[in-house]
Amino acid sequence: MIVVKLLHVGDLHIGKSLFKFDLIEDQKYILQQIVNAAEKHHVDAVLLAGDIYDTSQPAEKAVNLLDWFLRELAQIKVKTFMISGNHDSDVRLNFGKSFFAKENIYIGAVFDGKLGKYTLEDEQGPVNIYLLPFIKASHVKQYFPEAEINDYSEAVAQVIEDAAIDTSERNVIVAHQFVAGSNLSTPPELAGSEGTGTISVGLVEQVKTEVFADFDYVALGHIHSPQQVGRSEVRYAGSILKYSDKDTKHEKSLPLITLGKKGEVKIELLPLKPLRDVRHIKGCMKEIIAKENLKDTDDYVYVTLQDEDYINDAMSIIQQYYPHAINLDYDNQHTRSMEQVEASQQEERSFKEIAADFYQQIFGEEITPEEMEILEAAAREAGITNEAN
Ligand SMILES: [Mn+2]
Repeated sequence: MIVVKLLHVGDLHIGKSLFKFDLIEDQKYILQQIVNAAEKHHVDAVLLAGDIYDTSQPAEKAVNLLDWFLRELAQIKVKTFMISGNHDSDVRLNFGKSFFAKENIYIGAVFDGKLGKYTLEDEQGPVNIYLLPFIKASHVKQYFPEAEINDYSEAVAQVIEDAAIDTSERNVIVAHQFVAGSNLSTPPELAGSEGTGTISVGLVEQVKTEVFADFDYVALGHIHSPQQVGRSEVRYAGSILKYSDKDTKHEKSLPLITLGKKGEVKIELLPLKPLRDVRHIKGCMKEIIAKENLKDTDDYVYVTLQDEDYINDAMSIIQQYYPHAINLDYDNQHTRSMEQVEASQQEERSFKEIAADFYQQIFGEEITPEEMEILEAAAREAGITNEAN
């Protein structure tokens, strides 16, 4: 080997469905592209950065699909490195780990206090692949009771420090964390399909890019939009497919990493082409189903109707043309005025104004200053308001 080539695969979520549509066929289509890319580009290893399955108890067809994928990669003599994500059961994913290693499938799904370390070789010397399963700060604390660990950044930093990375060699880490840039200054852009807990991620869960300073490439999973975080070698590959209606603008890609001499890292993004795209269609029913406007009718589509009048059974009409239509809503005079009402209701109003309005609605007359004083005192006591009189 002259250089080491790696493919970085982000969140797979095998077994996921989009509303009532089972995505197994779409997922197999993408995984086949990954196998083909691995073969075409003569890669040495494929890195799977967690959220392998969509749930901790995957369905049989999901398990069968991963089994097929790993076998395909093993057959073309490509090594696979796989970690767990927050959606996976770490114990279940770790199943057969020592046996799989004989077939060049390396799993780091259960955190046991240490970074998993494997070494590839080329003419330049070793390339170390480190595996960090999805961890929480509390996991790490159990193994380092003496260490100062208050958040995920310190937890990950502690595990990496303990691994004593030899920075004269080339080092790659596979991790599944919320990495939010240098000093948490540039949080990643979410795709909207990451799942509960990710969207409202608190500062404690965020990891600074700096903790990965010793690595020549950081193969991240967790965030579904493909992007770099801070420097270009710290990267989210993104999910393999668009997994939500909010995730329609980013095309998915597969980072191909070529490691030359120490310090020489080339990153190419290979496009991933889905079997069916996920997209939005907007217009009046007449336009949407007009013959000249019908295209890629097998796609998963979200439809926004702009007709002023509501159409009876609109979804079944759409589905005759777009059998994978997922959801339908309206954008017309009526919905826009509703939105305005909601927006005006959300404007910041003082406790006094809200209370006065409420009183007016219930009793049909204005609240007296004495009554307002009593209400305000009660609200302050309850901690609802700290407004002064
Ligand atoms: Mn995920």
